[in-house]
Amino acid sequence: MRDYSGHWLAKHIDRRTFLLAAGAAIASARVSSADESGETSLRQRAEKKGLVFGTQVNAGPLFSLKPYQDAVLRDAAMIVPENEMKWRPTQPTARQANYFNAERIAKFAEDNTLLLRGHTAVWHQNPPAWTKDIISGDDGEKLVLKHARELIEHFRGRVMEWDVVNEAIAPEDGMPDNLRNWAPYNKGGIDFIADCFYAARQADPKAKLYYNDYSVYYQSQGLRRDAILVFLEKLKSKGAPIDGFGIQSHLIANAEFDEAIYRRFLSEVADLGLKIRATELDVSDVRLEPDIQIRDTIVAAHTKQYLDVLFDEPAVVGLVTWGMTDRFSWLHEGWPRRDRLRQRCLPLDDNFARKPMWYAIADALDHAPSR
Ligand code: 9MR
Repeated sequence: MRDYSGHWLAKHIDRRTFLLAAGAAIASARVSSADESGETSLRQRAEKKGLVFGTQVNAGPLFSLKPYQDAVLRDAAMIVPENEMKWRPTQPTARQANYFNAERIAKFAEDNTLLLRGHTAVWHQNPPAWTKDIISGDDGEKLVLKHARELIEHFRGRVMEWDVVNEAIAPEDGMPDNLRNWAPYNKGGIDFIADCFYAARQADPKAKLYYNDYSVYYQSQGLRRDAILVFLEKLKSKGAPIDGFGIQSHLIANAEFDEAIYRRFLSEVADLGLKIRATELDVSDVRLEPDIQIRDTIVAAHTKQYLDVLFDEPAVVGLVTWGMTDRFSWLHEGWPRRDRLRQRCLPLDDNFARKPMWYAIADALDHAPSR
């Protein structure tokens, strides 16, 4: 094992992170020496605590690469399609919807008794090209609502939980209520977002309805935390049928994480009567040096530190990782490392072997208070 008192680490991580990292390294070394096949799955560890462990899946590899499918089935009790339910792939032309891949994933969930999350009905980033002029015109809100209704209705009774609206808050855009500068939000404001939730409730009365957003974890993200809290409060006060807040959890190893601030934020969300799910957990290692062992150790330590705080909040119902394996992470393209090395951001490595991050999730689940 590497000497962790080394010069690079001393310079790059604070004492607390160092101690956590060293602890995680020892824990993972201990666990990984056990018989791998005898390992209790993340799914079982979560179930024991009344939590749900899930992961995002992509239809391409899911239906063509057996070891990937096996890895998903080994650990996940819930799946969410990475892109297959988004507007662009499901309605490439105005005339006809194409649910082929979304259906395959829904059927896979049913065949394997997995819970299915729906992602996502309303998102500024993913409307198909043909909607562009309509969305910025007078009928924009109507079109977005129609899409949300049709999508959710199509999967009625099969999706346990929908990300009805995704990423609507962008304080940096300088718009009223900190809403993102997107035509339907500019015109309809929070009332329009409330309408999206009403439409979703009508389309599938049994599905849980979530608002999903990112960047609320770190010390520097106070503006977004405050904006989202005020937004959720307004949405609730308008009577919008919202059940939960999805915290994406795209983490960054070595970013400054203040446990007390995050605990307070989670409890403030819970005070609004909302459930909380971490919906897209991964840990970017872009800020870390190339050494794989060091990256894995710090990524695992950060995962554990984050999840310990998360699971302490009784309103938290579970955790979904944004992929099971480094092999298919969006981060390689979405946020490449400067040295072009592949990121080590998910529980399993490129060849589906468990990494320290897997053991960190296992450990956090084992220590989570029971629901
Ligand atoms: O991982 C997804 C990537 O494959 C897509 O190209 C991208 C655009 O549709 O979306 C990625 O997933 C995003 C998710 O839908 C919403 N939160 C941020 C995720 C990472 O960008």
